[in-house]
Amino acid sequence: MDRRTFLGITAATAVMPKRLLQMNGYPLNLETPLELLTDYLTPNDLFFVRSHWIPRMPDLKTWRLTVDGEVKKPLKLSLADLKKMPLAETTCVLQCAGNGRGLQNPPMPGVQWRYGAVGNALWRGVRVKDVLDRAGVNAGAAHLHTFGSDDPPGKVPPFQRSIEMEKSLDDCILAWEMNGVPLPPQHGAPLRLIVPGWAGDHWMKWLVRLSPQKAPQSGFYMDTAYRWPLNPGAPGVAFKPEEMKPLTELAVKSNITTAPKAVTMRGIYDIRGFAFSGAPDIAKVEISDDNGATWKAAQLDARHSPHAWRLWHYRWTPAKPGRATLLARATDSRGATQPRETVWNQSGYLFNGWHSVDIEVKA
Ligand SMILES: Nc1nc2c(c(=O)[nH]1)N[C@H]1C(S)=C(S)[C@@H](COP(=O)(O)O)O[C@H]1N2
Ligand SMILES: [Mo]
Repeated sequence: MDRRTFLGITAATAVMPKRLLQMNGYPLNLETPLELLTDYLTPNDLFFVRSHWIPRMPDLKTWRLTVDGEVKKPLKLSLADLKKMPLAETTCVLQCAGNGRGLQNPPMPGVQWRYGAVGNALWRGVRVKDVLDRAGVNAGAAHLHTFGSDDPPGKVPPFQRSIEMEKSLDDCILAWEMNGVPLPPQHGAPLRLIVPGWAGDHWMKWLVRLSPQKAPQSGFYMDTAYRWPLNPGAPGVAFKPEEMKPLTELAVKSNITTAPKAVTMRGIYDIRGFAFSGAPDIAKVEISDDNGATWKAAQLDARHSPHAWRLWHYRWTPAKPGRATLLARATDSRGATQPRETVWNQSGYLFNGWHSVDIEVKA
């Protein structure tokens, strides 16, 4: 790793002391504490980071986006070229497929994310469709292969991915801005893919090449990782490859970010959180304090946008002294409701079981 890249990472995250040398391929994987995820737009310096290895970041001076493969006119575009095209923006959730892996039972290996490998941001750039239209995609090119500049140590398979052409043309964006400032280095500067409603593994960082192809990308990160059971199975029993399909959309989910630890019987208490889904919007969030027997609607915040998260709040009055357990569950705009138990899978993806908090109620 060169000095500029190294300083880029340290300046960006202020985690590694300046004069020490990083000696192996382990990347930074940084989770946001759940109680800090209270803003509609997650501040960039709080936003979780998930990288498969220490990135080899592009040199911003010589960086170009190559568009090749099944196209009539291959392109090499600078950031200035892209900025001359019609501006596009979207506010949406980025969640790592592995968020909540550390809550799965039985447990499995992998980064033990709990609640905070998720955030909501305003992304600004150009539509993938506008860039591909300039290149002219050949008929039959059903998959968009995406490549970042980072490469893994030794014989570790590269993080090469593809997404369906249909999705990429529908609402995907190539973003150079995150929450109104240039995309930070750890989030993929100068350009990354935004895939609204889909898990983070599709959101290629440090993008250098887009290549329409007839067949999907192959390799470890397509054929083995990021796959999801066709049908739910028994917890702890691994699915066979033919029982799985590529993981795409996020699962409907809500989390409680704000709740008091201890209360008295005489008060009304503010409970807050967020909810999102692979569906474009959240229809309702409900709260239960009787282990799911009865549910009451939380108030949804007015701010929303397709695939953004929805903040919510709820005014809770304790019913009896002792320990109360509050549960939250979300229902999305397609009618899918968050389940009590998540769908167990051997990679621990898309944990979305009901979230609960315990509160001590004094008489
Ligand atoms: N080039 C590249 N892109 C990548 C990754 C990576 O390791 N390399 N990690 C992916 C995964 S698994 C996730 S969850 C998101 C995380 O994005 P963030 O670090 O900006 O939060 O980036 C995705 N894009
Ligand atoms: Mo991820």
